[in-house]
Amino acid sequence: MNTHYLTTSRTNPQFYIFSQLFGDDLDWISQCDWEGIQNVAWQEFWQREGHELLEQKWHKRFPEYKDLIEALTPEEQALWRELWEKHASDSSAKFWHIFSCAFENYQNELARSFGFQLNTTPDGVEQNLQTLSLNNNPKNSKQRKPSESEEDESYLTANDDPDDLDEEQQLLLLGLPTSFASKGVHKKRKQRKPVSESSSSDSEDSDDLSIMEDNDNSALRGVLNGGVKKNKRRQRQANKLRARMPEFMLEENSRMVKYWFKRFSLFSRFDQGIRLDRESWFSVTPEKIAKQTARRLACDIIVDAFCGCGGNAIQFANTCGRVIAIDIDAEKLAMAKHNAGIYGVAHKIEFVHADFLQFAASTRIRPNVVFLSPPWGGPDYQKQSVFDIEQSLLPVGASHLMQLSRRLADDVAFFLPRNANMSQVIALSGAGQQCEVEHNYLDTRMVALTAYYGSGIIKGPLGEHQPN
Ligand code: MGP
Ligand code: SAH
Repeated sequence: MNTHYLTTSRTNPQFYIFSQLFGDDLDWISQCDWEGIQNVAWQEFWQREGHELLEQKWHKRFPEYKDLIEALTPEEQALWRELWEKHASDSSAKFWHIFSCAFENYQNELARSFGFQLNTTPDGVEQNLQTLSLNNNPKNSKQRKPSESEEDESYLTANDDPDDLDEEQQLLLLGLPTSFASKGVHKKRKQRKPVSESSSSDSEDSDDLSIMEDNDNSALRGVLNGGVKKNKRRQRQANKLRARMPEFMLEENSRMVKYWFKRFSLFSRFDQGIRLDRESWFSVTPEKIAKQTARRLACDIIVDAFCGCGGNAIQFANTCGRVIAIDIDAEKLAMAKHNAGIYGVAHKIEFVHADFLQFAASTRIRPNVVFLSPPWGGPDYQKQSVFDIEQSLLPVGASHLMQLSRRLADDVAFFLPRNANMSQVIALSGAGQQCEVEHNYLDTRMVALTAYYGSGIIKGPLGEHQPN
């Protein structure tokens, strides 16, 4: 089985969603419309992000364009238009390529999560995958053909960004072990020189990166330029970088450092003073995923039952009339309030310090939707090949949480580990009911899944929900 890991940029990975309905009456293997799922996912992605991506890349290539265009003759303008069209078609082909790899990973991961239902002998799995056309190259889809430029690609990043150096190099710079750097990210470094970035998050990243660039050629430069000075400078810069990281990350045998490198993917406004405690560093929902969940769950009143430091609640505040954000930990709630202030939405959220189990059993509030993102037992959730959502979620199993939530609302959404036992996820729908499972990818890596229950929020034939 061929799993692809391609990446755009750690600070701004692309977000892909693949979603499918499941129910106990549905034989998903025979009914699965892979091409349909792929096409919908691509169209949604391109509608959501395509225009901005094209604009950003264009601006990077031709920063002088805006000033120039006014003064050009009509003939020159026509040439620029042609260039833009080529840019649009080449860029979309590159994004399509990464998207296709994510989709192929989705097919494989979904098949694996239904392992019990597939023939598990190696030959059988291969055969099953072929039956499911899992090995079809998604590039064959009729919907959209990539341009020829895709054929001879030497690129491995979609943005042509220089800000995508190996995580390993960052760790080496910090003098940390590299064993947990992204697995299987096969990348070729672009030779191009960095172009300065506009957003503060990116510029912060390029700081880190210029240090690393230095590190790269240190031996050679040491000879040419007087290595001692350079080494000192690099050391100073590494110290500066280290000083910005939370203490515990450096103390804990470096297991947590990977979350630091994702900080802008967790909160685009991270550098405006976002606060997170240890648990929240590994639990917070990355912003692009939280935004998508908020779009899907737009309603009058939503309960965010496990608010943490506010990753989801902040986004709900932008799409829902009233957000009731609950957490058992008062310190996290205070951080959530502070973080919501950074996004200008603190006043739209009611922060409730409570145990959700007690809250659900006693409240008279009747929200339209309950959103559940409970603790999964820390990053070790990955150690289970199939994560048991009845035994391993905290504070109680998934069915219990569902039962309590259904006291409050018919529509419930669950943020769950990517290795969650799919049979259990589907069983939560209840007899004769369906659920919609959304697999969330940042670039080609699955981050987690979101399961939707209740006809008000499920998309598709049985659900009433129409995407906003
Ligand atoms: P991860 O698996 O720790 O990170 O969490 P990653 O980068 O996928 O790990 P890698 O080793 O494969 O590189 C992925 C995402 O899951 C996090 O960003 C959180 O959004 C979410 N998440 C992780 N944990 C441990 C929890 C949790 O306990 N509760 C909730 N609600 N979300 C979690
Ligand atoms: N979705 C959040 C992260 C949630 S992490 C975000 O994006 O920021 C899970 C949270 O559940 C933790 O903050 C933890 O304090 C909280 N929690 C654990 N048990 C709880 C309970 N019984 N009631 C309410 N919150 C609880």
